[in-house]
Amino acid sequence: MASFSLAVAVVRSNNITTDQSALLALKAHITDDPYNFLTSNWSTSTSVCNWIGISCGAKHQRVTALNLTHMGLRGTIPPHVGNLSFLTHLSFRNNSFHGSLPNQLASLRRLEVVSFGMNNFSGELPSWLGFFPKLQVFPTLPQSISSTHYWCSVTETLRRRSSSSIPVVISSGDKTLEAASPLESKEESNNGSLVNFKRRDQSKSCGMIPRSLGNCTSLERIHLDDNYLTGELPLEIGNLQNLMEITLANNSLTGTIPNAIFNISTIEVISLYLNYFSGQLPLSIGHWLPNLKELYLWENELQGIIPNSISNASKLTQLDLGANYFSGSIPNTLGNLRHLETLNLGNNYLTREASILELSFLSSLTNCKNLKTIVLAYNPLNGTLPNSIGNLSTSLEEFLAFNCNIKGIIPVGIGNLSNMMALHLEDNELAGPIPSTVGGMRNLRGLFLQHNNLTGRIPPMICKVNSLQVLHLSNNDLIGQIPQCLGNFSSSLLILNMRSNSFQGILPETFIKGSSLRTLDVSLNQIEGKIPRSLVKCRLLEVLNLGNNNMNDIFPFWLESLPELKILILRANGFQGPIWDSHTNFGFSKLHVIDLSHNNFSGRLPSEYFKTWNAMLMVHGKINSKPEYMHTGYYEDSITVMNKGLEMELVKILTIFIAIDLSNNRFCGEIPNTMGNLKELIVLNLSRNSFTGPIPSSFGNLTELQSLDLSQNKFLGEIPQQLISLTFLEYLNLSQNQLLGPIPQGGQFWTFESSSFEGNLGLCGSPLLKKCENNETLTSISSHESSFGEEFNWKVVVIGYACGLVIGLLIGHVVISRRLDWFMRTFRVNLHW
Ligand SMILES: *[C@@H]1O[C@H](CO)[C@@H](O)[C@H](O)[C@H]1NC(C)=O
Ligand SMILES: *[C@@H]1O[C@H](CO)[C@@H](O)[C@H](O)[C@H]1NC(C)=O
Ligand SMILES: *[C@@H]1O[C@H](CO)[C@@H](O)[C@H](O)[C@H]1NC(C)=O
Ligand SMILES: *[C@@H]1O[C@H](CO)[C@@H](O)[C@H](O)[C@H]1NC(C)=O
Ligand SMILES: *[C@H]1O[C@@H](CO)[C@H](O)[C@@H](O)[C@@H]1NC(C)=O
Repeated sequence: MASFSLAVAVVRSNNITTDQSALLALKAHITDDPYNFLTSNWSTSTSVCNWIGISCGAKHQRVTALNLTHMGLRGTIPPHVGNLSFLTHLSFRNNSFHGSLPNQLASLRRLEVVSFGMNNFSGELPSWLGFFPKLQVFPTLPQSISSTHYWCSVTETLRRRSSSSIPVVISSGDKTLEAASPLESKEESNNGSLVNFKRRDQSKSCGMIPRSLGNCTSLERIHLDDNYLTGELPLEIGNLQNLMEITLANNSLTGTIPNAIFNISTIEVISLYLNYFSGQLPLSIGHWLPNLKELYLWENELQGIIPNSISNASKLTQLDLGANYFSGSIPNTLGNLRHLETLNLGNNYLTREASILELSFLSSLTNCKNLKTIVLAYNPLNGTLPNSIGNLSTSLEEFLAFNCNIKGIIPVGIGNLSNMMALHLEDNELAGPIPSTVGGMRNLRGLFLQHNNLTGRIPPMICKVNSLQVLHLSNNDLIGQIPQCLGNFSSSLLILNMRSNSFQGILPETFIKGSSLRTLDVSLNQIEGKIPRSLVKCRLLEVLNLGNNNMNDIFPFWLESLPELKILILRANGFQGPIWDSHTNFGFSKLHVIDLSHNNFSGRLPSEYFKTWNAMLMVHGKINSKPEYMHTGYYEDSITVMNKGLEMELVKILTIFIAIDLSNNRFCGEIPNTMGNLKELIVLNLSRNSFTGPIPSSFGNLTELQSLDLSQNKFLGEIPQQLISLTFLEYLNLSQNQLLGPIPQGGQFWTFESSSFEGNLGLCGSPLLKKCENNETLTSISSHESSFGEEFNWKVVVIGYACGLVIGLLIGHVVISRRLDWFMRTFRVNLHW
């Protein structure tokens, strides 16, 4: 009887209904199907072959693929799945399945691709994998075995993976070994913060690449990017004499790259970027790479020279050695790489050839007719740009040579590069004028020449480039008037940054409807005249920085209608008059920073004034904007602000830095209580005005405040006790007013010096020497004790101080030190898409 029923079972299994019942069994083991993928769709009213995730073979009308990737499913895998005997593709990848994988899966002898990573499977390595002769790599593959049924599993990788999850994919179909990226890597690289990309956590490991991999000599492709692989790349990799692609990017691999990998003549793609490989490239690197097309080694710890022989790899299109420690001169032979499209040598210690000042390797690159991208940024090149740069291929779209100590002039020939989109020459030592030939780069989107020693006027020919989106000329010695045509030559212009030059005359009055302008920064020049009224047509304007010029105008009430305006800086000009009038609507709903300091503004601040300043009112309403790459180059807005008495340059801090600086004007009257509603304020400076009346007790609501300067006014009355609750307050100056009574004792007040309170004849108590009268002291102490315990106060002081400091310094620092990093990576994304 037993044998009979078995026979029946076998007969029955040759039937699509077996597949159906196996799948229904699977469905029954799914406890959660949040997106209803299977719940209604997997029903006996339609053919199995129409079910979601199922494919059937044309020949036998049996289920050949079961693909449940990324459906949010929870549950276990029943043994019945082992009855899907025609299955070739099986994926449970990226769900919440748990339990162990049933041994019955071993009977799926037709399987070619299996993927069950990113679940919560438990247990040991599934033993059914062993059914395919022994998990271990086949000793040299018998030629007779069909390669489609050939398994080559990386067992060590499997076993060492942390207990809860079985590794991602052990698919190996025929000639490919692949492990796709765990989700974390995507999240890490996309978390939107300025520290945009985290390297692999080196303490994590999902194992090493086993030496036995070298026995899989049929392997043509190895793709193990974005894992937590550690250890060294085994020498045996050199045995894979059929290998065409090896990509191990974004792991934690260490040691040297085996020279043997550069001896595999079939190899077309080597991608080892974002690891910790060290050592040098073999001098003969290019000799045995007749088929190599792509070499990505960026962000490792490689050193030594770039061997001349690399230019023998004549099929190379992508050569990416950025962010290593390469030194020496850039080989002049690179020009032999006729097919080169991308050359990235950025962020190394490369320099020019000692004997000649010109960067002669650039001349050699004129042979590369398909060149699209050259990245040299962050190398001490120390040379000049040859005029032959104009003979580079017109296919060139991006030339990134910022921070390279480039000297001399910008060659006239550069104008020949008619397809150039992003030209980055910022942070060099370039001198002389901007050649008027720049007008020839008709496709230019971003021109970055800031932080050089450029002189002369802006050539009006620049206005021929109506594709321009970013014109960044800050920190040079440019003179003359800013050409009028810059107001209306391009409706795509986003950024116009002329900061810190010697421009004179008036601003363009030609801004047009439909303008895309987001940032206009002409600060630190000698601009005269009025704010162009046509700016009101730039509806997308976010940043207007006119600070430190000789402008003379009334307050631009009309700007309040600009819906996106976040930064308004008019500091240190000759602006005058009141900052409100009865006809205004009090707009400025997105304003983050307003700096009107060092002008002749006057009048009162009516209580309605701040009501619409929503960005400052909102708690947690901060917009999380990212630095942008914009396909034209990289731009960050930066502003200089006074904070805590220090001048800080803040880079792309706009979204979290909320500040009002009205200092050094002629404002008068009382501070409206409504100012205490600007809960997001971090810096408030009202010093050197004629404000009077009491310090509003509502200031106690400004809980984010780090710096409050009310010095040199005519404030009256007592210091409100409520200020004790400002736990982030790091700087306070109330000096030179007419305040009286006891200084609040507690909170951050423990940390302020006496000079914060000097010049107020009526104040008493610590840190001033003047003791309070008995009754005065008592009030202060009792109110202090009723709100906080002593110990708590001290904690608050410490935390408050530390946080303030950390926030202040960290932001500035992170932005600067991560700048390149961020840039490079973003850029990378661009390159690879
Ligand atoms: C790989 O092949 C060599 C010899 O060909 C053999 O000695 C070794 O055991 C094999 N390694 C594995 C893990 O199968
Ligand atoms: C820009 O404005 C000026 C003055 O109004 C005008 O002469 C010129 O034609 C305009 N240019 C463009 C490109 O619209
Ligand atoms: C406030 O502004 C005044 C005058 O502009 C300046 O001297 C002072 O340093 C500023 N205070 C802070 C805390 O930055
Ligand atoms: C406060 O401002 C006064 C000027 O009014 C200045 O002399 C003093 O040093 C400032 N105190 C602090 C702590 O910065
Ligand atoms: C195949 O799966 C087993 C469990 O592994 C079941 O017990 C069988 O009933 C099933 N066979 C068919 C024909 O559905």
